[in-house]
Amino acid sequence: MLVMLAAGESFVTTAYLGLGSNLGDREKNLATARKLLEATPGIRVTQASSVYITAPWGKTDQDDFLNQVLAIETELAAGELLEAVLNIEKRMGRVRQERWGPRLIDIDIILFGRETINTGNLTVPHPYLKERAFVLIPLLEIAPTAVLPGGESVRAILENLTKNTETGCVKKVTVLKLTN
Ligand code: A4P
Ligand code: MG
Repeated sequence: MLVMLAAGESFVTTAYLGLGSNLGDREKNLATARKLLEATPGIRVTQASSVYITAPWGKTDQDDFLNQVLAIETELAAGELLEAVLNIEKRMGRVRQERWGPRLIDIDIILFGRETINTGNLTVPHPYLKERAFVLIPLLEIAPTAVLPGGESVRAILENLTKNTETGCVKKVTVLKLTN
């Protein structure tokens, strides 16, 4: 597809970010990550889901997580967005210890427009999206008609997942309102 841009205009992509925290002041960590995203040139946070308290997935012997999904509009390319979110994780003091282990903040790129990306360090849609009610539920809250690049609806994915697993552990705790 060829896109003509006027001078000074840039291409904007709608993307969805999954935030998670299960260490320290978890609610504050989510709020700080959102503020740092809002302060990043080329990123505008347009929607925030409620914050959900969720049982740990993958590695179950750790504290509950708080999870939230943000919608953003970005002029960044996907690789630049990954660099920006990894920088924010680093600025917030995240230390990578073990896979799926406890974390101050985790920012995952869930969807990037309708793009499918498979580079060495970035996979979009997020590889575990279909297995994670803690992402699908907040995503659907702010994007009820969201679809994957192939056209599969997020709602159908969640319905399929809940047929097989218990998602009652995903409980809404609070709603954070955007100030803008
Ligand atoms: N990477 C590749 N694709 C992506 C993407 N779409 N978004 C690469 C972000 N990063 C992506 O990430 C390791 C590398 O993945 C990054 O450097 C980037 O180049 P990581 O955050 O250190 O993740 P990890 O712990 O090594 O493994 P993984 O599978 O990426 O962990 P996740 O997916 O981050 O999951 N349970 C609940 N209830 N809630 C949670 O939030 N989170 C996790 C961690 C486990 N269990 C959870 C939760
Ligand atoms: Mg991550």
